[in-house]
Amino acid sequence: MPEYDPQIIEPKWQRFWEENHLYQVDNDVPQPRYYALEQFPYPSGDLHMGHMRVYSIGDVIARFHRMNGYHVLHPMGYDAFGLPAENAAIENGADPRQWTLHNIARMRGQQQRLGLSYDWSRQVITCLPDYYRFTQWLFLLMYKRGLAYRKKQAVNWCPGCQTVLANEQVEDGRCWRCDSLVEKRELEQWSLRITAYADRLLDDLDKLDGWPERVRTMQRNWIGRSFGAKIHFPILDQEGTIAVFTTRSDTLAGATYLVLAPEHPWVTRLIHGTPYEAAVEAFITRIRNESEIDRTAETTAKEGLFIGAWARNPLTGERIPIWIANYVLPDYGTGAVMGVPAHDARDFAFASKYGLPIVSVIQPEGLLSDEEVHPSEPYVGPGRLIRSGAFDGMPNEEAKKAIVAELHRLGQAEEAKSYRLRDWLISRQRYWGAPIPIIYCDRCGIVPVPEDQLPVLLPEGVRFEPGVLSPLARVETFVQTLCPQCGGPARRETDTMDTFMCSSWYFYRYVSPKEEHQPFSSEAVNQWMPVDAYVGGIEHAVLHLLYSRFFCKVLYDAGLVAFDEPFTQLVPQGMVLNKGAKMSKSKGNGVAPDDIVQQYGADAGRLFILFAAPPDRDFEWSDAGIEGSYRFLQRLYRLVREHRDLFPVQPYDATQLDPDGRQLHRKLHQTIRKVTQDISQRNNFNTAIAAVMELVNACYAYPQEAERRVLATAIEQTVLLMAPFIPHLAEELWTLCAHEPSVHQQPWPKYDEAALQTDEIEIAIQLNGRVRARMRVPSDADKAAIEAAVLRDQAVQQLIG
Ligand code: ANZ
Ligand code: ZN
Repeated sequence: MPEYDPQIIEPKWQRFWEENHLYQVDNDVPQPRYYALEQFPYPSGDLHMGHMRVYSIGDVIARFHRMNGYHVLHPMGYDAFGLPAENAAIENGADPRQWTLHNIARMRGQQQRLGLSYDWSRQVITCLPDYYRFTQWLFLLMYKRGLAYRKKQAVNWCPGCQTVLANEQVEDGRCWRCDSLVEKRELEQWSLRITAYADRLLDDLDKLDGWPERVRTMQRNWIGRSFGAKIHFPILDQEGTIAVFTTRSDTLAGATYLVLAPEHPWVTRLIHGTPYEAAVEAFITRIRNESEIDRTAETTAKEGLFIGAWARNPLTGERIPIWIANYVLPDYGTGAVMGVPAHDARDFAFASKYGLPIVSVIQPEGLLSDEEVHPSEPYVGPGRLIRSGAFDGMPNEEAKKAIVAELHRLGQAEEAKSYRLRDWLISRQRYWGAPIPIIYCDRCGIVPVPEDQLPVLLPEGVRFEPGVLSPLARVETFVQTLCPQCGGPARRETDTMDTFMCSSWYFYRYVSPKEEHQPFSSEAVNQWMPVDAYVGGIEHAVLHLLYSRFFCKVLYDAGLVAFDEPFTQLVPQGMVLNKGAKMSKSKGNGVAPDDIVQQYGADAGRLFILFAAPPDRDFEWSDAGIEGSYRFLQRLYRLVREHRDLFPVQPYDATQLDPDGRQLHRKLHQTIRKVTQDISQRNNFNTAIAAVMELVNACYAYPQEAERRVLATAIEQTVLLMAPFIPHLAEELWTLCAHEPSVHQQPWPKYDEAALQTDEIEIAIQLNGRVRARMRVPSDADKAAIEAAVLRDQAVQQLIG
């Protein structure tokens, strides 16, 4: 008998699937439809185990739904712009375009060897003009809708990547890509007004019940909405007020000073021509170079300086000094805070350090007023107001609203919200990205490139040198252009877009990848989307997933799509570890999918990955594990081979079976139920596979003389149940069961409720080591049910009292 040989089986069926366009799906198919999506890769050139895991998970979901009668859209593409190609160009003169396309060809080959059921006819590559012209189109859509704007601003500058970063791309003060310490720089930059969608991005998280709670929490924290008030403090001897944002308006009477961010616009006006000017300016220069993380870290010393100006507390009428300090951030709230040292730890430390007055205005229940005028530590709990005039005695929660209402009447305050979320800065001073389709004209100003002139093509043959900013700025033929409005000489924008813009809409493009006049066909997109299941790494929880949600809402508002959330179910995948650390080539603990495929075959590799853990858990790579999977496949192969004479299966009457037949029949239907539920309800592929393994054991243990037709049926159904996990071997075995391919077009097995009805078994009940009673219980009763039945038994009750 021939042995299981994946090196023969796998290429054979891959060819068959391709020749028969098995996974291609048309847009005009009837319902039901299912869109299974995996995060598309950056084409680094080599597939790693993390990729193999995402794709294996997505492929099970796709194949399972196909067998369950859905028309499944399951596409793949490449997130092909980005720095590595440009760095390769700088380091060894590669052409970024060729470097990228070469890597894509390599990776695609590696993916194809895994037997993934993609509709390759829909492939999308973001660095090709037929794609990026629509990335530009979408930028212009944002521009037209007032959501793209340019301004000079302090930006996160990564000295390693030589480009700016969005806030989402700075992690603990370091670049998300290269780990360099991020600096601040002032540049004219394009941003997208994602903050205009902050409330919707936050509130709609509640309806995303197909998303894991931890991802939703990460997004909530990232958006970071606080409810509070803006309170306007009049400045002494000047026209004007300074607004602060506070979540504790109830403590207003205890505000004994104001603190502005060094960057606050009032600062230069207030110090101009005063003796404070020089010292304050020196201080500002120093603080500006500290990163946001340093400025706000608990461990950083709070540093401040009085700037020689005064304001009036609108509640008490008292004169309070105006300071600047490192810990007040220019772009949170209003960039100014009221210092309430008696009720805030940070303010307490600051006031203590600089000798500023500390006045209690919230009294905990039970304490008499005026008892502790100068507290030795801040009181941050609830209580009643004191020293707050008309508000004395009021519970502080109530006072929050009452004080703002009263000041609002006088035009001195209003309720306000503040967000941690910042606008999304998308300008990158790099070559290998989609050019921002904007032209600057001396006469007309900022002029968007007209739609019919898209794409703004990346020029070829550009020279790359280390440390050069915006390589496009040095290509005169690119820069020099004519103004689309007045026809006069004009200059092109030379920055390119953050690649996260390319990846915020690729899943719409898959739906109609050949569309020439628009990014996608709205009609087709509305039929296929939102995406039913999106599989990918958790590291994108606040980057890619937040940006994609923002894009979707903009498209919805523009009437281009009929839904405002792009992904119904999110399946985050855990990491693949090796020797306790995340598997990676650079750490030297990588295992290449290609090597696994060569040694054991794609099916064994897929099976091991899916069997090792549920998708969202990390798991440890193990050679023993992959060996075990391979041996199971051999065993399965032998089972089918050895029983070839039983096929094609003959029907049997389940009510007329001998006990062994009945038992296997029941086991089969229990397995079908478990596998179906584990896949469809929880993506618990590991327990589904374990159940099939048990069924295979039962088939092996099946007595020679028992009803053969039951065995044949169980074997054949096993092949169907395994098809989503081990697509090649399942196809091979399906033909050994005397069927025509393809197993992947068969309906998913159904279980028979009647078959699940279990028999009773007799159990003996021992008390103190002696059998005292016997009773019959259903054979699938669990421990609790049996215990309850035993305790209800009369004989037992008498004996145990
Ligand atoms: C007075 C006060 C008294 C405050 C008190 C707190 C406690 P969240 O909840 O994070 O929104 N704040 C406002 N703008 C700031 C800025 N640009 N830089 C640094 N701190 C700023 O925090 C809101 C609180 O953070 C505000 O409420 C303000 O301090 C401070 F007992 O105002 B509070
Ligand atoms: Zn012009």
